[in-house]
Amino acid sequence: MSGKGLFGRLFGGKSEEPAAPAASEAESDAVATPPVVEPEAEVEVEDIVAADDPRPAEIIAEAPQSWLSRLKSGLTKSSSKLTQGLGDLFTKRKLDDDALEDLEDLLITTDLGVGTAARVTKRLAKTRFGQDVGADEIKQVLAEEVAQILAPVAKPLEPDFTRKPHVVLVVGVNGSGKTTTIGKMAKLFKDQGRQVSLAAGDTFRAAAVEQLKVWGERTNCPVFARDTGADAAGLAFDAMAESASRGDDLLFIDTAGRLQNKADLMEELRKVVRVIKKQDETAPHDVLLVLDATVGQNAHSQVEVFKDIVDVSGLILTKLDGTARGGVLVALAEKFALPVHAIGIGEKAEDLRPFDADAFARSLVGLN
Ligand SMILES: Nc1nc2c(ncn2[C@@H]2O[C@H](COP(=O)(O)OP(=O)(O)O)[C@@H](O)[C@H]2O)c(=O)[nH]1
Ligand SMILES: [Mg+2]
Repeated sequence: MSGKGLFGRLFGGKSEEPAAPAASEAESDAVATPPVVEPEAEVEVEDIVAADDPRPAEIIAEAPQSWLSRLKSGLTKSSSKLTQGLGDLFTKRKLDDDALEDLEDLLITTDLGVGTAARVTKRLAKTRFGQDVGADEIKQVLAEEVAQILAPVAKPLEPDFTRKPHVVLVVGVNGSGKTTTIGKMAKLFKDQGRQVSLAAGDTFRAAAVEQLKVWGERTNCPVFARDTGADAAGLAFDAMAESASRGDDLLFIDTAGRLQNKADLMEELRKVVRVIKKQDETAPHDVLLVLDATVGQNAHSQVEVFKDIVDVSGLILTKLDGTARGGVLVALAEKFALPVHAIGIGEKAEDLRPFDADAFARSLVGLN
């Protein structure tokens, strides 16, 4: 698969001007593809760069890789844990009860979840029991099963731009990547020609407000902010009014995530939702829960907690680049069936993309 298809898709969205996103897509393809390459050629960006690039080597080394190859390298920690485990277990081994049990244990240790582990072993037992199997064959089966679990949850964020603004409330524990994810999404939608505003609803930490302002400058989006300690709901209320009067397409509202005290968090988030509804009773139109993949199974309890407080409509998993626990996404999909809109594989603006089930499944198990 070429990285271009994934890149072109970005985030979706219902539009009152259907031609606009298509045009900006065509433009971004034209910019990304040097003239020497035929438009239909299946060439990865890094292949193009490697060809006859006259620039100094250190600059070429920093050239943007395709999303697919960055996804693969981002998931290396997860895939190498699995690959190593499978290599140790299956160098031409007969698939007997012992081997199946070892395999199930290994899959559970990679955070894929008990259900997935059981399904993969059952399928192998049915088709290959008593035969010699290799690690690659198991990876293939695993990738297929994982892709099947993930396909129904892989849904891009699809704002309704006729709402002006479509309001996205972003929740999650401190440090999970909310502010960074808002910055990245702001960039994606700005690049599609959308008018986007940001509201600095994490009023507890001065650094959090500053951080959102930096993303606002970087992406050229206005940031509604107040002093540290200000009432988050009051800020959200004003931001809603201001954003509507500007005629924005999208408003992202950042929040604080002090999980130490669930009652406080609950009160604050519910109040934010209440005041948002005073301005627009259909809002917030999306409530995104941002989860840090490095916490592994702990992500399950975070989903439970936030589902209890607000009406979570979708998930974003971050930091998949820094963890061997990427399998947790599969376990979450299986357990909660909430849409996974996007994944983060780095700290930079271009490190967030819509979630693609097949690409993720193959990268996770270390297949090309
Ligand atoms: N490696 C990596 N770091 C990330 C990713 N997303 C966020 N971060 C980093 O995680 C830290 C916490 O993120 P932040 O957005 O401040 O989290 P918040 O407290 O939920 O708003 C920051 O240093 C981010 O740069 C990601 O996908 N990959
Ligand atoms: Mg933050």
